[in-house]
Amino acid sequence: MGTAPDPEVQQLLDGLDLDAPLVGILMGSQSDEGVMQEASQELTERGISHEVNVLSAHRNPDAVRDYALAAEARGIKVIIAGAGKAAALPGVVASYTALPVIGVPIRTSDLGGLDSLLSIVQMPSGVPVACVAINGARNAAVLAAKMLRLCWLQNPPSALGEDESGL
Ligand code: RP5
Repeated sequence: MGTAPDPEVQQLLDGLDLDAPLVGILMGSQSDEGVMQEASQELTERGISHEVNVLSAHRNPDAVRDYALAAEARGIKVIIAGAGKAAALPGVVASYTALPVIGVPIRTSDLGGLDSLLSIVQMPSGVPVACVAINGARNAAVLAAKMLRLCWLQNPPSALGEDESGL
């Protein structure tokens, strides 16, 4: 007689995707897409697999939690999260995963993105988020590539030639 798996564990198992990309790009709103597509473009040019999702820490908190909890088990190595205004997304994601999280503060019409920058960079001790410049999505992708390079130096991907890695 077996016992039902813990719902949290079951949710993680259901989310397993062996073909998961190396980088997860998140943004808090579709309105962030114009900036965040620069990260996607940089990763594409480097041949680095990635996925893009719109998830808001304030509007879809359960989905953000589920995504962050399952990300490492799915094979994602780095998460890039762009958000504007009271930009909680990178910090909330970082609170649920051991993966490195790179925050991209999105420029805002009211406060020029200083609101986003401070919301992302002022994380409490023990829950770090790396933070690039306001609208610095391309640099977030470059930093993610450098993090992946460390993984690959330890475990070279046999199927991926040096030229194809973009690193
Ligand atoms: C944040 O609020 C999003 O990341 C976006 O930058 C900002 C505004 O969102 P919308 O009102 O345009 O959806 O959560």
